[in-house]
Amino acid sequence: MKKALVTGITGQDSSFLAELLLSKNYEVYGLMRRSAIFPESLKNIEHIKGKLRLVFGDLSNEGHLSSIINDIKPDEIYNLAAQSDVRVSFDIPEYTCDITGMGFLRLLEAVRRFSPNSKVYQASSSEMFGSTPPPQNEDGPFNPENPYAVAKLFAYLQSKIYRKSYNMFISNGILFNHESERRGLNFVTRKITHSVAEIAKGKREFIQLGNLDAKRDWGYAKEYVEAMWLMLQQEKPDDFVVGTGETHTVQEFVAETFKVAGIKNPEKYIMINSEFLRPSETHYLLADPTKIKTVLKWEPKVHFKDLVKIMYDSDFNQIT
Ligand code: F7E
Repeated sequence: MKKALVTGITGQDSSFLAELLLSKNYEVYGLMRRSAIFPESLKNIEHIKGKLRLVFGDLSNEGHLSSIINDIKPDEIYNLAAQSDVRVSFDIPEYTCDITGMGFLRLLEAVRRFSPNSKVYQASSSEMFGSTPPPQNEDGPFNPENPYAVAKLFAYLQSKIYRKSYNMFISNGILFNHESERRGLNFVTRKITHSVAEIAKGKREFIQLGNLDAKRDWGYAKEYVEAMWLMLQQEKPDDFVVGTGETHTVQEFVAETFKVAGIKNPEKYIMINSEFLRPSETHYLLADPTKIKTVLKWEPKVHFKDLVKIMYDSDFNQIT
């Protein structure tokens, strides 16, 4: 039985990844912070909690990480833990860099010293491209626009150093935005589908949003975790852009959600609130997923309209 350690186990991606690994008969260890013990934080993994081995820990503590890695000696490690909210990274830049950037370096050191044969997956982000003109692929360049993206780029560059210097198996998935019915309500897609479902049920009057012109390449998170797993099944470590190759504005996401809900004149329900604008914006992300399609034969099946429908239907059915 293969052993996998997934950091940030309570998140959207980790919950889908843990399901996938369990279905492949892995022994799945999930690293979670003590503060994530409340039922609300555990809702993504509630249905599989009994099958996971949950371990308390934090990317801020290298000593403890080392003892966890030393005890488990996982075959595969998926680093999905992060302070992943881009706007919040402007409010708490030091914490963001400590967990999202330094946290990965601590993990790498623990692996190098105590389990150098573990294969490591790092959740890199399309935010690293920042202002690089689209379409973006593995060749970069990287021009981050916020503290979160800088922290992710730091981690990405460290992965290359460790791969080259110590011959460690470390692969990066450079994931473009990936969403689902399990997405946190702080991210724009779920905020929209949940709020429109509330409007449809007569529980809300309007939605407050920030920049409607930003363009994103949105895919379905459940499919993206298969790409993560595939990367660690290869003979050699490598880096892959994961995205759909299709981009849409936030405005288009709003329009499509209202359309699915059957509500006319969406503009009546939208208010722009500067609180949701960022000091610096990543305007245009569009993946060039040629490499992953060619090398790993991975391709997304869920496209923009399907994604909106999956998320809206789930929210609509849950709101009583
Ligand atoms: O924003 C705009 C906002 O917060 C998307 C994270 O998973 O993907 C995610 O980062 C766009 C931005 O995601 C609101 O300005 C407008 O242009 O859903 P988001 P993100 O910042 O793209 C990448 C790949 C990651 O790695 C990150 O961890 O939507 N926007 N109005 C808004 N965004 C939010 N959150 N809330 C609004 O009201």
